[in-house]
This record gives sequence, C-alpha cells and structure tokens, in this order.
Amino acid sequence: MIVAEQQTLVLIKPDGLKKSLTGNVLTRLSETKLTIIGAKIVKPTRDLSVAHYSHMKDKPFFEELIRYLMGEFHTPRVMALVYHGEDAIEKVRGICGSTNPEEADPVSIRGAYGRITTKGVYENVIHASTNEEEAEREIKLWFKPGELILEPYPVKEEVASNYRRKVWA
Ligand code: IDP
Ligand code: MG
Repeated sequence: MIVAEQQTLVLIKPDGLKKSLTGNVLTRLSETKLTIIGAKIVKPTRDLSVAHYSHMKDKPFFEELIRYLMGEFHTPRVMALVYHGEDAIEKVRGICGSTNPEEADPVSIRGAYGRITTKGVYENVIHASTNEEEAEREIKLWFKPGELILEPYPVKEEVASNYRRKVWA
C-alpha cells in the first residue's frame, strides 16, 4: 500500500501550556517519526479562534470553547506545530486519543491529561487535524508560507506597498 505524505496541524492548547505539558506532548508525538516543519507560540485572537472552530458554531458550548482556545481559563498561549510525513494525520490522531478525555485511551495524550470542566467543555490538551482538507484549511489559518520549511501548498508572491511592519530597532 502506498501511503501519502501529509501535513497535519497540532495545537497544544492553553491547558497543556499552563500544566507544563509541552515537553510530554512533544515526546509522545516524536514516536510518530514525523518531521516538524513549523512551530511557534501564538496568542490566539477571537477571530482566529472562531475561524479555527467554525464547524462548531452551532454547539451550545461554542462560546466556552472559544474562550478556552483563547486561554481565558488558563494562559493566553497556544503552541502551533505542523507535522509532515507518511500518514501524518492518522498517526497524530492516534496518539491524541478520542475527543472526550474520559472516553480516550488512558495512555493517549487526552486520556492521560484531559478533563471535562464543570461547564462541560472538554479540556483535552491538544488539537490535531482530522483529514487532509481540514489540515490544509487549518495550516493556512495558523501559518504563513515563510513560517514553514516546506511549501506543502501552492504559493504566490505579492508586492506590498504601504505596508507597515515591525523590525528590530
Ligand atoms: P476533535 O478536537 O477531536 O477534532 P471536534 O469535534 O472537532 O473534536 O471538537 C473540537 C473541540 O471542541 C474538542 O477538541 C473539544 O475541546 C470540544 N468539544 C467537542 N465536543 C464536545 C462536547 O460534546 N462537549 C464539550 N466540548 C466538546
Ligand atoms: Mg476536530
């Protein structure tokens, strides 16, 4: 069987950062032998969080979910990573475990470290894309082309005028 090379977006959510789980999570993910092609710490805006979870907008817990991703219950930080390699999406999802941390395999990341809050949000430490279409949408949402060491999707060049940006003083 030929297995395609894929990309997948991983977010270590604010509960994972607050609980100092970054190292544990990255160690678990290294079992996949996939390559990290981009990584950064992000302070998620509301717009980014709503765009990321747009497929959940009709859920009764949507507002709590957005506040959770923005870090209002923990710390306003997320670690965003892109993993690349054969069968990346399934390999990463397998180590993450089921969405509901109480139903997740106890040795999976979510089974070991997740919890359900009294308001009913699943604080499950990690996000991982579920299919190639979702991965492409999410990677383009969280990363610009120059922030990845590969160009997994087509890029174009733009000449920017009237463009302000910060540089080191
Ligand atoms: P996934 O993260 O396993 O792909 P999704 O269905 O895409 O699961 O849900 C996105 C996030 O929304 C979950 O990771 C979890 O934090 C939260 N969530 C999903 N379903 C529920 C639920 O039934 N109750 C509370 N929170 C949920
Ligand atoms: Mg999902």
